[in-house]
Amino acid sequence: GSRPEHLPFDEHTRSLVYGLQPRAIQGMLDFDFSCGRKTPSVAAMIYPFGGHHIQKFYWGTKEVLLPVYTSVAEAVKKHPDADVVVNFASSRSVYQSSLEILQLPQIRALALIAEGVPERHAREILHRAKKAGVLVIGPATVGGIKPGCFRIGNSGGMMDNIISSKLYRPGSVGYVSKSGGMSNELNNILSLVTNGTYEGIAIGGDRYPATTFIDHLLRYEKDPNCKMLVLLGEVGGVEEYRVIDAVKQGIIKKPVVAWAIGTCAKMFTTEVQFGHAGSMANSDLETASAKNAAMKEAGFIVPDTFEDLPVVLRQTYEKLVSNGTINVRPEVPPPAIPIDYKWAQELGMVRKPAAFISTISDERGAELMYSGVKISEVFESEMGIGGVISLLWFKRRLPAHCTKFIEMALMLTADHGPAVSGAMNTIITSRAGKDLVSSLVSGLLTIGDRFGGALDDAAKEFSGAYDSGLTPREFVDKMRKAQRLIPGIGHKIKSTSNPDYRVEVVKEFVKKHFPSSRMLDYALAVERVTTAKKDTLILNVDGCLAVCFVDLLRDSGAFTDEEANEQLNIGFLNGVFVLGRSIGFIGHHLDQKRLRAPLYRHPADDFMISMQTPERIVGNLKK
Ligand code: Q5B
Repeated sequence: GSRPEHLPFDEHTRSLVYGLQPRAIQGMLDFDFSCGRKTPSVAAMIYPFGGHHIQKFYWGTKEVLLPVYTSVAEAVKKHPDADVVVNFASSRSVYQSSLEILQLPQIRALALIAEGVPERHAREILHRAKKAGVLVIGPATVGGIKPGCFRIGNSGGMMDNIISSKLYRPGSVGYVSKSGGMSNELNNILSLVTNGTYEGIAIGGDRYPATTFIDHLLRYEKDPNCKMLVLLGEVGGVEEYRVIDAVKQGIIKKPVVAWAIGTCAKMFTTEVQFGHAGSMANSDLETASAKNAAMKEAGFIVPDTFEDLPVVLRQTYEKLVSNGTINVRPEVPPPAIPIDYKWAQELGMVRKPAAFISTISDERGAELMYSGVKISEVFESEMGIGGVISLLWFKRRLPAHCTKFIEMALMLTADHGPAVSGAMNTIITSRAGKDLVSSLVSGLLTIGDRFGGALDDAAKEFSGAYDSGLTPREFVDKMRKAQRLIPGIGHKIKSTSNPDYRVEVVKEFVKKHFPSSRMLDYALAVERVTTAKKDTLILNVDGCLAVCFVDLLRDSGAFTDEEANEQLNIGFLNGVFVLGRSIGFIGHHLDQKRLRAPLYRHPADDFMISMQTPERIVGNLKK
């Protein structure tokens, strides 16, 4: 790049982000936008897995696309203007990826975010970086921020923090600290008592940060736009003494306000390991108090306590303003940064009409709920699948005899042998090599007016006839007159002499447990009329279940008349057969797979094929 070495970041800096970090990248882009940058500071991402692709980000109110490459070499080749890498690789892969990055001369600065990098690896990276002349920040750091220019990853915190600490435009104070959290605190203090941060770097809390206080303070010293330096050191290590030497030797001439954190360590009788790996004094020299005393003696501006830091910062700044070193520029408000919809919603700032309404289940909380009932309670109350269906289909708890009846309906309709339409379809589909869902659906698609799907219509016709006061015979006659079959009546193989045991079970249960069986009684009276004509015209399983469900809806006490009629009109009854028979269809599919059943071809002699040769069209068509 064309930037001098001490200026790795300016308003043109373009970076590559190693790792998939969409939130951090969006944060960098929002920062860029607030600074008034013309181009996003992130050129591309590098992620070795998943192949080359593109990701979308906001740029103000618009959207931009950023490519994702699988290697640093490719990214560098495609983006010759990118000379910074923000490496989000984990402690496991940061070493390998950093060595790869350091081999590319285009890269001039590298930030290592990972925590827990083995010290041996950190030292090796540092060694290679020195040889390659690359400025490395980290590991174990958020990185740093150059207001108005460039933000490393998540440095500076959320956008409201960036705005309130005025990080969208440069101030005059360059600082270096170990911790990202303390950097945020400094950004805030500096925005209140000075004209703000010029550049701030958090070197990271490890024992071997790649660059230390002195590296960055020397950069700030060389930069004429940085007018005042801040060093926020801490207990442990001797890096502050290197800055003291530089000040003593006159290499650093700008005023340095400094404080070493951890003075409270002296209150403990044993050595204290603070939050950072490197924050423990191994000798008197490494204590915060010794460092503060030494820095004061060398001419740094050191407050008596950390609480006094803002006071000395303000004094130092005001001196530089009054002697003309710092020219206070008028404030220009940053462009409005749209907040993400989700965040705004969380803050209660926006609302929008929902496209869908759902009233039966909710998985957003700690526990899944079915119609307001926690899943744990579903199990504690042992409501069974009948109870679950009553919650999800009818949005209420039904009495035990009702949930039992629902379960009974599912059990009775679960299967009726391989020869019925649906099972045949499932078997043939399965034997054609298709998967479970295809085979199941193929079977389900046969359910309709004739096979298994007569429940809804049966409920409507029988209850309609009953409600309008038709006698069973009048009802049968009316249907015959209209040339319509009575849904729920008739069976291919069952008859009065070969009764359907399933129907018998249902009748017995309803008679025993339901408070009323008026619709079943009416249907049985209809059956007496139809079977008088033909013994196969029995009340079939569809019809029997349907009329019993009408009795359940109308007389269980769980529904008002209006609700019962609404349920019948919506039509849920075919769902009972669909759900029950799915059990059987899945069984047939699994059965065929276990049997390794081959592709089925129906014998041609089972078809009576009758084809007529179409008559030839004669004459002039164009006439
Ligand atoms: N006739 C079920 O037909 C079947 C009549 C009728 C008045 C009627 C037929 C029908 C209504 C739909 C229905 C559910 C197609 C059935 C099920 C699940 C299953 C299946 C399994 C399982 C049977 C002979 C004579 C004709 C007809 C007259 C017939 N039905 N009259 N109302 N409903 N029912 N479906 O035996 O004068 O001789 O011309 O459509 O409820 O699917 O196990 O197999 O669990 O899987 O072929 O149980 O009844 O009778 O069509 O030869 O008719 O009776 O008009 O009169 P069939 P057809 P005519 S349960």
